[in-house]
Amino acid sequence: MQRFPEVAELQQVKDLCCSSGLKQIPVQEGLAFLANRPSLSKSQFLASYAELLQSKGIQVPLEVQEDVFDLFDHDRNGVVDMMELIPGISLFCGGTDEEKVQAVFRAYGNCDGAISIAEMSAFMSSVFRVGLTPKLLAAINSQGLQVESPEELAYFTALECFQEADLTKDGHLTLDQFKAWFFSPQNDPALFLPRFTETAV
Ligand SMILES: [Ca+2]
Repeated sequence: MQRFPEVAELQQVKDLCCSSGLKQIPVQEGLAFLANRPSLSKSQFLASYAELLQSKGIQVPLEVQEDVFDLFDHDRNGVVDMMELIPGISLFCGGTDEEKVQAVFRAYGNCDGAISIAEMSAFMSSVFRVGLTPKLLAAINSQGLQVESPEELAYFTALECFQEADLTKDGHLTLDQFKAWFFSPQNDPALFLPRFTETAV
């Protein structure tokens, strides 16, 4: 079980996000380009990443590109799979919350455009492992939910999301159901899509 990131680590992630060049690439394009295979080895990822940057005329040092791979590769097995790529790209690439939510749903690629609670939970733990800010974690714990790891928080959040949003109770959430929950006033989209701005950490 992984612990939550420290403030210093979040600052590093924020810096890496800024220097990665990915902010200038719309999330749909980033996902279509980088997450088009079930998994990528480090050399495959770096080749695709370099091609993507080149197509946009963006210069990024190789060591930064390698750092991005290392950050995305949470389990350090030398390969980034879809469950690592989709959250990583949705955090790093540019776009509004609406565009990012749509891109994530499309990337999971179910024919009906719906995602399961397992996919939702895995997506959320990847996001929380990278970008959950101490401020937001404190806010969650102050509401009486004592969680100690990104996986725990992701599980509880996905459960709550499905209880509130899965109106058809079929174990799958459509894009419209998720959006209704995500953009409702009691939820903070910044929790799932941290902006890595000065005020976010
Ligand atoms: Ca991996």
